[in-house]
Order: sequence, then C-alpha cells, then structure tokens
Amino acid sequence: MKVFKITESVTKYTFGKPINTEAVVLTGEECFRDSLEFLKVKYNQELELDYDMNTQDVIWGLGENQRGMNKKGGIYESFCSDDPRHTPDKKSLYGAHNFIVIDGDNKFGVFVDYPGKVTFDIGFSKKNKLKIIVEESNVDVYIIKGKSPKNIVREFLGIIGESYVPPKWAFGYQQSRWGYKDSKDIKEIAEKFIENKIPCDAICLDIDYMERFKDFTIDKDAFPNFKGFVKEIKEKGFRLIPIIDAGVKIEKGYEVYEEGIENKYFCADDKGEPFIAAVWPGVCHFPDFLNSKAREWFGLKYKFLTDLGIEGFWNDMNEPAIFYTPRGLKEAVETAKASEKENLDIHSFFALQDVFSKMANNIADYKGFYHNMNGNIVNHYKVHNLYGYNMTRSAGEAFRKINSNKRFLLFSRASYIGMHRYGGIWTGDNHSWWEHILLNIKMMPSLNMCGFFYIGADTGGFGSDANEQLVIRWNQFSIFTPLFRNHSAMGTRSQEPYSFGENTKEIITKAIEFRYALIPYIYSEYMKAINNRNMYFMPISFEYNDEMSRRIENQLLLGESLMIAPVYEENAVGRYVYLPEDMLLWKVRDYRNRKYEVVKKGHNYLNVDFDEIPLFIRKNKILVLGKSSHNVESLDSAELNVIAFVENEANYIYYDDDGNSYDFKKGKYSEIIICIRKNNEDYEIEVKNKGNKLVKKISFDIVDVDGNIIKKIIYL
Ligand code: MIG
Repeated sequence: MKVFKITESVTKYTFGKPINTEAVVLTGEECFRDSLEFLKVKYNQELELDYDMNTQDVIWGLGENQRGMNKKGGIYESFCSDDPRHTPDKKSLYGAHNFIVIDGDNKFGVFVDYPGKVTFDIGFSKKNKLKIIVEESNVDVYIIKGKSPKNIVREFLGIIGESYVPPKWAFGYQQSRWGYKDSKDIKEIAEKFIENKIPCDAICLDIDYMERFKDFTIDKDAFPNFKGFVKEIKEKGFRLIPIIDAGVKIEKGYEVYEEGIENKYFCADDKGEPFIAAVWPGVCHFPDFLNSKAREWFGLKYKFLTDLGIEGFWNDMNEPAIFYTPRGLKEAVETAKASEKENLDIHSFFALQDVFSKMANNIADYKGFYHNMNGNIVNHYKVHNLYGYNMTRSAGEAFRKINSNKRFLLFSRASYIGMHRYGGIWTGDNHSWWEHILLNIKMMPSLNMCGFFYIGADTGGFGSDANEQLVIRWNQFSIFTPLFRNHSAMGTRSQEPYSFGENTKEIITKAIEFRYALIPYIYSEYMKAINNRNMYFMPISFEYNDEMSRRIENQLLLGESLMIAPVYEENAVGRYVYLPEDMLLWKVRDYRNRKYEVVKKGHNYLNVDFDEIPLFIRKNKILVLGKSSHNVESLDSAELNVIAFVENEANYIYYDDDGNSYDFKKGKYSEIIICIRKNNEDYEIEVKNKGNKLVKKISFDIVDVDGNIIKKIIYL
C-alpha cells in the first residue's frame, strides 16, 4: 500500500498497480501511514473494505442508482448496464459512481477508483456491515474527511475537477421521442409548440436521422437539406440535438469504418482483430475510447454535425450496449438446434430461453475484447465503466478544438466519475411508472454528490404508456432539474404536452412557463454550485441538523433558497411534508399570480391539486424570478421579481453571464447582491450591482414570519 496526501482532507491509498481512470485531477505527495482511516482492509485476489455502521448511520451517494438517497439496506454493483427495466431488485443502472458518504458518529467519504465491477453491500447481507468489494486488488481508495456531509462533498468535488457547464439555452425545455423520423415530423412538433404557445428550446433527433444508423451521416430521404433545415428550425426558435451511438457500422466505403480500420482505432478481440458486436446498425466495431488517438479521432467526427449548425448532442449505447456477438449468436443457434424436435424437459426449456435472452450485454462478450490504452493492452471487462465516460470525453475535448470558447450541450447515458467534467447525464430508459418519478427525485442529489450537475430523467417515462396525470406530475418535478426533457420510446403512447386534452395541455404549459420564469434562479444556483463546489439539489439534512431531516427522502433543497416537495403518487391531491423550520409556501398554478402562506415548522399535510406546484422559500432566503418566454434566448431580463421570506435579514447573490462562452472562467460574469434587513415594521433594501447590464428594475415581495407582505420596487 502506498499513501498520498492529496489535500488537507483527502488521502489516497494505492493498492497494487491501478489503472489511471483520470477521475481525480490532483496527485499529491507520498506520505506514510500503515493503515486506512476508518476502514478495515482485506486483500488477496479481491480487495475488501469493511466498516461497522451504527444503526443511526445514513449512507449517501452512489450517484445514479436504485433505492433511497440513504443507501442503507441495499446492495449495489457498479457496472454500467443497459437494462431498461429499473425494478427495485436491479443492482446496476447505466452509471457507475463509486462515491459514498458515511454520516454517523464518524463522518467521512470513500471513493473507490476502480473501473471494473465494485460491489457496495451497505447493510444488505448483514444489518450494520458496510462491505465494499473490488474484484481485483489494483485500486485507489480515497478517504475524504470533513465536518459534515456537505463539507465532505465539497472536498470531493475539489479533487475531481470542475463540473460541466452547458450553454444557457440547455436549461430550456427539450422535446424528444424515439419515432420522430424525418424533417416533416420535426417541423410538425415545432409548429405544435408554436401554435400552442408552449415554451421549448430544443428537439432531439433519435437514431432515425442517420443513414441506416451510421454515426455522422444523415439520411438524405428523411432530411434532404439538413443544414438548411437546422437553420430553418433555429429561426423558429429551436435547436436540434442529434443522438450519437457508440457502435460504428461495418460497411465498406463508410468513412468512419474505413478510417477506424486503417488506424486500428477499434477495440480488438483476443486475436487482435477488430471486435464485432451487433447494435442498431447491425454488426459494428467499437471505437477504442480508452486510446487517446482514437478518442481524438472520433471526437473530431462531431465536426461533421457542428459544421451543419448543430450545437448539442446526446451519447447513447455507450455502456457499451451489445445486442449480440457472433459468439452469443452461435451459442444460441447451437443450443436451439440441439433442442429441436425434442420433448424439452423443464431445465432444457429454461436453458434454451436463457441462451437467447442472455445474448445481449453478456459478460462473456465484455471479457472478449481489449483496449489499447496507449500501448497497454487491457481487457474490457476490467475497465468497463470507463467506456461511456471516454466517449463523452472524446466529444467534450473535440468541442474545445472545434470552437474553443463555445459551450456545446452534451449528455450521456453511461458514465463514471470524471465524465462530469465533459458532459451531463440523462438517467436512461425509465418507465412511465409512478415509482420512477420518486426514483428520479432521489437520484438527483446523489448525482450531485458525484459531480454530475447537468442531469435529468426522461420526463413522462421512456417505456410503457403514460397517462395524463403522470405526465403532469412528472413535468411538475422536472421543471426543477437542469436537464428538462420529455422523451419516450417508439410504440408507446404520445406524451408531448399537447397530446392529451386541453386541460392537461394548459396545466403542463403553465408548469413549463414557470420553469422559464425560474431560469434566473436555476441558472444562478447551477453556476454558483459549480463555482463554489456546492450542490444544486441537496437532501434536507445537508442544511438542517435535526434527526427527522435525515430521514426525509422525498423532499429536496434546491439551491440555497428553496425546498421542493413533489407529488409522485397517482390520484393524490396532497402529500405529507416535513418542515425543519417555518417556511413560506407558494402553490404555483400560474407563476404570474403570487399568493403565499407561512407554513409552520414540523409535520404538515399539504393539499396539492393537480394543477399546483408547491414551492417553499426557506427562512431568511430570497428567490429571484423572471418572466417566461418561448425560449431561453428570448427571455426578457430587464425586470427581476424577488420573493423574500424575512425574519430579520436575507441575502442573495444573483449570478449571470453570457450563457454561451467560457469567459466566466476569466471572471467575466455579473452579480447583483441583494440584502434585505428588517427594520421595525419596514425593511431596508440594499442592492449592489456588479456588472449586470440587463436588469433595470427589481420588484420585491417581502413576507415576514406572520405572512404580512410589503411590496417595493428598486430601479437599477
Ligand atoms: O436500444 O435510440 O436510452 O433514449 O430513444 C434503444 C433509441 C436505443 C436507448 C436510449 C433511448 C433511445 C433509444 N436507445
């Protein structure tokens, strides 16, 4: 074991010879210690980390994963998996995020930097035993200390490098569906949004825009003049976001295939030949994203689309997903042949069924190919979780070469910590199930802990048919997530905001308008979270110390001023809410109508009608609000509305920048610093403008602890 002091609060313990995942950006100096802090270590073939939890301990983290925000009671496997049925018994989803925070008498974080399979048994096998099992003993373990979970997360965010910042327009609403197949379909969607006056910034292009699912091609029949079409749609106010898949079609004469072969940029099998697996385009090769040259090559291919006016992408199938390989197919066919004509006994029947269903994403296939990590040949299985990460890195790095000071939108399905520097995440193929709204809610703060901020789920659910109430309730939550996209699978019921009756359309439109009115706050909080290494979504107890707060799994803090309590149960017209202190409640139907009530600290039942979004403003906190518009670029920033809940003094820093470039990193951003102080029956307001040239007027609704409102206006 080698030990390195990374920062005052972070120590790295190196076992064997780990593969450098580049998840952590700091190295630090070697120091001496003969044992790990907090954890017991056993290692031979595997490495096992043990910890005795107390009954009261809460375990946070693990990013995109199942079950609670408190991970206690579950067993989880970090292994990026393309499994669209996120039932509670599943141990892996698309991402692998090996960071947890132990929140008990001892408070510390653990990051297991290992790119293959890691199992977190958090009191599943044995009530109070935390066991982390790494399949190999070449691994870096980081122990992160801090006086609170919030602090520990901040320390962790400090060693993994700054999170991805999308362009501001990416905070607008996005409409997507697998099944919009050509320019006619897309145009129709755009027209519907315009006609119905529903704000929207982007429409996603799923695999049908490509010529036979080949990356970096356009189907000429579906889009006869793609460049012109991108421009036309943009003039209507929308951007197009094409999908990019990991697999490259094997086809003579197809440039990406030919170049990949010529330069040995594809993953190889055990004979050194390009590895073959079938995905959407049929048989494919996988670009070797772990090879820096291949990564650079593939990334620059995005230029084909950026040259056509594209400014955002989503990277799919990058676990990588495999439908079948020649190996799996052969095994299945042989098993089938051997079973022919027989009167199958029950075991052979199940074996036959299994051999077909296990053709996809089979471990034997993941063990059957190799990466050339700059001269070092590594079996895929050992570095599986780095694949999607490096596909997204490949695009992210290329964007800097294509246009060094322009922010592109990028989000990925598979991920590992480290990828947070290059793109966001959508949480993959969920279902139109009520349970998945709750899962969506719980994942958000866990992902923030792991560095991922530009995040969101398929609103309305990807698989299965949604009903209108579910789509309403889901939108009412997603208006708060940085990535806000309605997406669904081919063959499922349509779930665009206007797909149901007038009344449903009205309710969803009002929710989306509220999202746009909230963008000043959402963007300000997003950027400040990244710049100050805070979280955007937090569990309640990251700010409130009482024991009850630690147990709340279905309310979130959003930025520094708000608490949200979404409704995620069918037919519910209300819900239970716990308040750690008195808060100001605004039930939003139409953001233009503001009505507040003070809700008392403690246990409350809240009525929430189908068209209402409950929003809580914390005590001595400030919410800034603008006006809605049809897209982000057309937002009118001349007037800000402030809603403040003031007992004695409230402060807020409203951040803004150009929304398109990286100039903010050079200090080119503006702040409006607002301070409201209670002074007998009145308030003193101080506003300091540091460089904001857009805001001319701020109107204030200041509410005191008894619910009395005072209105004021200040001109800048
Ligand atoms: O095997 O491109 O998660 O969002 O619509 C399915 C089609 C492939 C999976 C993605 C989903 C996308 C779909 N893709």
